[in-house]
Amino acid sequence: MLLRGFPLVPYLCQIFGNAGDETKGRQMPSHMASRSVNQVSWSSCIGTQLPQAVGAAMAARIKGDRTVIAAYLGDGASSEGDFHVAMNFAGVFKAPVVFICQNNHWAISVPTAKQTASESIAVKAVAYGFPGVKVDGNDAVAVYRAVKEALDRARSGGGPTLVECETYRIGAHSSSDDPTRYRDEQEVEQWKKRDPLELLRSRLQAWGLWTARQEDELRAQVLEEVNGAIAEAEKKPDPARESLFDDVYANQPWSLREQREELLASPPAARAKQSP
Ligand SMILES: Cc1ncc(C[n+]2csc(CCOP(=O)(O)OP(=O)(O)O)c2C)c(N)n1
Ligand SMILES: [Mg+2]
Repeated sequence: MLLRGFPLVPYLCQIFGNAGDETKGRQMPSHMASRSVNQVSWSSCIGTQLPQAVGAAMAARIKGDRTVIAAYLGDGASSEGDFHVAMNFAGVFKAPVVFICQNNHWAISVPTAKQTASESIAVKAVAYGFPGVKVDGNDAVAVYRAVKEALDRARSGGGPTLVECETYRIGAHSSSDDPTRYRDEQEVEQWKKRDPLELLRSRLQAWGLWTARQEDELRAQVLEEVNGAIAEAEKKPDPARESLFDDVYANQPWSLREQREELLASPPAARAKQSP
């Protein structure tokens, strides 16, 4: 979204779930969405986005525009039923969609070996009748090349592609996960040596396109920008209570109008105190 020009402040407001959030504080953090940059709302349920992405790709084709849909998934999502439904339909109807699987070897505590008996995730595409490509997901240039080729093919009527980007989840899945309980720290240490940012940095430096000085300047500039945006986002109030009733029906029924008025007539509930 940021690459496509979405501004940083409303992006951060989504994380705070406040009045500056386009999704009106209704989503989990980091479930951003905005029509302005063609970013469809996330579903937290793993895999549901895949049939939706194929549907959006078919809609684009019916409307006759050049839109190609990028559908992102994890290794864990590849064993959901929705994955099969999406891949099968996309293959049969040559939908303009590119499936981009970030295989980071873990779905919370489940390793890829317990996720599939296939030799890779990319190979699954063969059975659905379209190309599957496996790339080093820590190599930004390789990922760019593979995805661009797939997008160009989809745009020119060549149908879908599944791109598997192999990488590794260095950190925990979430703040409530403790990976030391289920995986070998040595494996983590091995993958740390293949840090994608380090790889890109050394390559750009070798090509004479990047220097330590440029990096220092960029870091300082970005830090200032991000801190400024956080300070601005923090100032926004909570979403208006009555926004609860928005976007449910095109024409609001009398029952909801009545509830909305009742809510507006009642005093706002005291905010729950945060525990320390
Ligand atoms: C249908 C469903 N089942 C279980 C969960 C709980 N859950 C949230 S993230 C996750 C793991 C997803 O793994 P993966 O697809 O590999 O993505 P990653 O988090 O590694 O990027 C699970 C099981 C969920 N959100 N939805
Ligand atoms: Mg994963």
